[in-house]
Amino acid sequence: MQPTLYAHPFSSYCQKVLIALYENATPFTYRVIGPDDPEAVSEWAALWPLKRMPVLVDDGKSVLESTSIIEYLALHYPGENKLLPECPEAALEARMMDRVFDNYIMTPMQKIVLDHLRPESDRDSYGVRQAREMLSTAYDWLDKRLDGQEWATGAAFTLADCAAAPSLFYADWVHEIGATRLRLSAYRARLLARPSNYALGLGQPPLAIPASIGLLFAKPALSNPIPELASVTLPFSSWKAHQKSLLSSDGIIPPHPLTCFVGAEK
Ligand SMILES: N[C@@H](CCC(=O)N[C@@H](CS)C(=O)NCC(=O)O)C(=O)O
Repeated sequence: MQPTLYAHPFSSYCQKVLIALYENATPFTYRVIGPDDPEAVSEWAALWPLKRMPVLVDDGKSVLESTSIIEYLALHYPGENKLLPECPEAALEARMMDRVFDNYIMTPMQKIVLDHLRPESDRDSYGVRQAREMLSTAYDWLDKRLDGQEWATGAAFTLADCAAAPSLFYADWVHEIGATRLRLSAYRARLLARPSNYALGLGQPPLAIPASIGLLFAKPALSNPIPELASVTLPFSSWKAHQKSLLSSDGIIPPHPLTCFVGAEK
């Protein structure tokens, strides 16, 4: 029995959970939510009427919210990488930093991206300015906080780093971190270099998968990518090129609806 993840590869919250799964090479069935698999879409909508992804189903139980999913995995499918540290104080700090990345990096980043996807007449320039200010302030705070730290909470890669990777990956596209925030830029680079950032279409695929084989994202409803080498269709290099092509001509905003491909923004 292995858990099933309803997710989409372009969704930053799904990437957060995929990173956790890849960090520990946890077997799972990947149901890609998208037009190619209407059955997966309706199952997901029935599981979570708020239609937010990812959703994990395990042993008949639905687990909602990326952070809770990673906590669930740590509890039920513990791996070598303790994404929730055993020491309660360290676990508390990982949870706290996870909240920081979700609330003050992911949220304003998504605000800017989603605003860009709206018809021009419905854009919220005031809200976007606020989101940019929040990102600048959060970047400065993180840049100081990361002094002398390899990962978000110290020497170990945790839940907080799973949240940090997709949020900083995209945030830098919409609101540049810049050369002056050296520690934060270096931290982002370290995150993106981790093998589990295969989930972002970056770095190297999990060790079991040769880099030349690439990602499974092209096909819907594929099962766990780790042992399923045969089903890979999209070369890794194409995926990287695809990620690059997401950048619009002004080089800042990725035009792809990376978070709300299932429907227009509400
Ligand atoms: N707090 C949720 C956020 C999930 C979320 O907002 N997911 C986005 C994708 S990144 C989504 O489902 N968007 C669909 C939509 O807005 O229609 C979590 O941590 O899982």
